[in-house]
Amino acid sequence: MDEKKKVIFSGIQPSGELTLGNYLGALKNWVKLQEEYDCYFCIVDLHAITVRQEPKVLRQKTLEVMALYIAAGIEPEKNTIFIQSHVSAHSEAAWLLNCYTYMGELGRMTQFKEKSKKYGDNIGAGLFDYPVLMASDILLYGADLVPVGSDQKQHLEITRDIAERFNNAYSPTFTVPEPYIAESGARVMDLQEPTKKMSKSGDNPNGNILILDPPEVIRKKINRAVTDSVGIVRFTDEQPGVKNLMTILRVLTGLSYEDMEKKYEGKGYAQFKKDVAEAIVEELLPIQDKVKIILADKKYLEEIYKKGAEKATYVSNKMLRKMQKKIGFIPV
Ligand code: ATP
Ligand code: LTN
Repeated sequence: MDEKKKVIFSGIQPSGELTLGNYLGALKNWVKLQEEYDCYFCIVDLHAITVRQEPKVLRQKTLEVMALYIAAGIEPEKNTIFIQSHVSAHSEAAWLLNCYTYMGELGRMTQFKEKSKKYGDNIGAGLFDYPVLMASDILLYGADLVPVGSDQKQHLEITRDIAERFNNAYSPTFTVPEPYIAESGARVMDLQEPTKKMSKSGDNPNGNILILDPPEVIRKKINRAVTDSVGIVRFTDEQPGVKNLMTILRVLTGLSYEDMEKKYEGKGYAQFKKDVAEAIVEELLPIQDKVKIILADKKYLEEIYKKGAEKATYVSNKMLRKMQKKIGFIPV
């Protein structure tokens, strides 16, 4: 019966503390999809090293991200949770797919352009090549669907192009994946600069909410979130700060934008902001409690990532062999 389920692949980089953006854009949606699909949820440490990481911190964050997956509701018994660097097929497939990817298409990636601006002179080739590794992640498992935030849409498009190019050059090999982008929460914005996406590697700590921020910090950050002088709760591009908070409140409570506009009519922003903060706290507090318990049990985590690596290795090696054969390599 499992064989018939469609396949999902997604991942988050252990490159810092996860934000409310990662949660609403990715993690929360994964939890909803796990019953219906055969899911692979990866901690993409190979992607994280495209910018410099402190070894000790990388180790910590890798386990922390994994614990967060589980605390958010991803059930290890039902899904394959694994660490990318444990499965060598990802790196191998990335080399192969590099030879089917053009410099021009990689140079057009918004994430590359933005990050290379930020990291200045010392841009590793890995940052440029990042989408090819991501395509390998996805294509190795024959993923049908990839649940991500809208910032990853472009990377999904290049993955589809690479898959089609390979399929056309040889014969149908890869499933051409579709992005799964939630209608709201797909792009949570920075609280201080609401025209920029909230990011775990952002510069202003008041700009993001971390999944592990204590309640009083969450309240303070929302209270300080940039709004405007209009004073009306209204869902419009002209009020990006308010719009962002409304989006957050909508994903967390299900309240429609019209109902919100009515509810806060003539009341300014104070109560509105309070309600947003409480909705976030209510959602994140149970996750925070669970994370502590899970992180304290290293044996449990080890069991899960070992089992995950075994399953992922088996599945991905089959696809890797297929690729090698089609390309014309002599089998061992
Ligand atoms: P970094 O800041 O280190 O580049 P990031 O915060 O963008 O990282 P990733 O690990 O690259 O996080 O992304 C993990 C997932 O979270 C992806 O599916 C991405 O689309 C989603 N995501 C990240 N930021 C947001 C956001 N602000 N709103 C919605 N989804 C987001
Ligand atoms: N690039 C993604 C992380 C990522 C990913 C993946 C997401 C790496 N490999 C495969 C989905 C599927 C990001 O969110 N920055």
